[in-house]
Amino acid sequence: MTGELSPIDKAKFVAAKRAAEFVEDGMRVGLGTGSTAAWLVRCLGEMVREDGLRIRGVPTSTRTGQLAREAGIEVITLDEARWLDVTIDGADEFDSDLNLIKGGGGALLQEKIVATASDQMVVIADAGKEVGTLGAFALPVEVIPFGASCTRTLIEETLVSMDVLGRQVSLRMNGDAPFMTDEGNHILDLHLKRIGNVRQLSLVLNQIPGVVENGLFIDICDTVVIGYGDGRVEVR
Ligand code: ABF
Repeated sequence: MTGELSPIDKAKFVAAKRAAEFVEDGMRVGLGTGSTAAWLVRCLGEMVREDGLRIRGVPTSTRTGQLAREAGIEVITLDEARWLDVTIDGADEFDSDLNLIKGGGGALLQEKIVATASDQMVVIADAGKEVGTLGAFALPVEVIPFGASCTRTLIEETLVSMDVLGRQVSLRMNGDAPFMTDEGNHILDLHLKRIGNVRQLSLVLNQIPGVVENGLFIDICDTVVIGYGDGRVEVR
C-alpha cells in the first residue's frame, strides 16, 4: 500500500496507521477528509478486507465517501449512525491545548458536525502541523453565497475589533469561479497570522449572519497522533 514514501507522506501514513488502532470491531467511525485522512481510510479498508473488521463509516465529504466505498468500508449517513464511537480526521494546525484549525480542504462543516457527534475525536497530523499559537494557517470560514460580499465586510469589521495581527480576507477560488463546498457554500480564508483568543473569535464569527461555520475546533479534539518523517509516532 505504501511503496517508497516521501518523509511527509511517511509521517501521515504512520500517524494514520497508529490511529487506526483506536477503531474496534462494530464501531461507527467518522472518516475525515484530506491526504492524511485518506491514509486512514486506506488502512481501515485493509483491516476490513484482510482482518474481517466490521465497521460502518460516516464520511465528512463526497471524496472521502468515494474513497471509503472503494476501500471496502460500509458507508452510512450520520443520521443513520445517530452517534459515532470515534472520528479520525486531519487538521491544518493544532496547538498544545489540542485546539485546531481545519478546513483547508474545504470540508470543515461536515467535519465539525461529525466530530461533535462522536464519543471521541482523534486527529492525525504530521509534526509540521503543531504551532504555539493558531493562526499562521489561514482560517477558513464557510459562508452562504447569498450576500457573501456583505458577510465578508462584516467579518473584516469584526476582525478590526479582535486581537489578531492580520486582517486580510480572501474568497477561495477554484479556477475562475468561487470554490463550492459539498453544501453549496463559499469559503472565506482569514489571514490572521496569530489568533489571540480562539474561543472568542469562533463565537463572534458564528454570530455574523451568512456565516455557516468556521474552522476553529475548540474543545472537540481528544487525542492527537503525530507522525514524523522517520517513522516515529507520538500520541498526545
Ligand atoms: C482536513 O483536511 C481538513 O480539515 C484539513 O483542512 C485538511 C488537512 O489535510 P491534509 O491531511 O492533506 O494536510 O482534515
